[in-house]
Amino acid sequence: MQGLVVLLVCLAVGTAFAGTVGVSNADPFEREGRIVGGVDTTIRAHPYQVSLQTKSGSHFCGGSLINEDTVVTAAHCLVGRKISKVFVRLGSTLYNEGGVVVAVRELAYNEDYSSKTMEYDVGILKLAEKVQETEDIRYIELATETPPTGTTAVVTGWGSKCYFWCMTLPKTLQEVSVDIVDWKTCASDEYKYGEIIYDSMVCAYEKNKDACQGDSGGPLAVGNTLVGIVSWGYACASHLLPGVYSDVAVLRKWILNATETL
Ligand code: 4AZ
Repeated sequence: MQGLVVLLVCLAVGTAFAGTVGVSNADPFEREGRIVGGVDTTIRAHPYQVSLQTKSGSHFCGGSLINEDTVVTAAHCLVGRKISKVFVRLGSTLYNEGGVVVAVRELAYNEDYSSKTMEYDVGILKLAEKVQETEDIRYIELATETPPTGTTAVVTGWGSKCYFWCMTLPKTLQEVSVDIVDWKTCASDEYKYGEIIYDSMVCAYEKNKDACQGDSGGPLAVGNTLVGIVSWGYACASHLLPGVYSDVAVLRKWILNATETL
């Protein structure tokens, strides 16, 4: 009888958490590892990573710091957002405390961004204050060339750790290694997307490992070079469905121009 009561209480608590999106970190239904299939990491290992958040501190996207006052992110993270309602946390392993939180002075996204095709999914934020480099805050270089298929890259973020039954975001930054798949290979019969992969995109794939919801806008890096921006994918860590990223080498000119003119 006691056992039954405990079981019923557990079920009730589990159901309550399952209905709570992005609030509690206690997730009784967690199935996968991290980001998806990743591990806890630190901001010191990825000091270019930032969290885009609302005034109340809800994380909604990732980003990458490229100089003292510019963050690169995805266009789809910025569409419909008011400048006064976007804040950037830098220099913290945890998205909800530590480091520094800075307001945004200006934002822009690529004029050719298409929410239908997800082409040109790139935007920038200009910070209201200049941020100097420290051990936990560092600017990342923009790629000049797309790395060849098979290059190992690292994607980081505070996004969901699984696609199904993951109701909460991890508070600790997650990292996972994935291999670059160039857009043509990603659009080929080797994978399942077909012709919906375009030349402003680059894919990255590793079995059971991927970026997921909430990682959007964040960095895909090779060393201290930003090669991709988390953009989209069908589900997360699904068989033969790589994560799709905006190709920084292709979008580099737009990023540099926007950085200078805003
Ligand atoms: C998203 O919804 C999202 N597996 C980000 C990345 C991926 C899928 C979805 C890639 O923000």
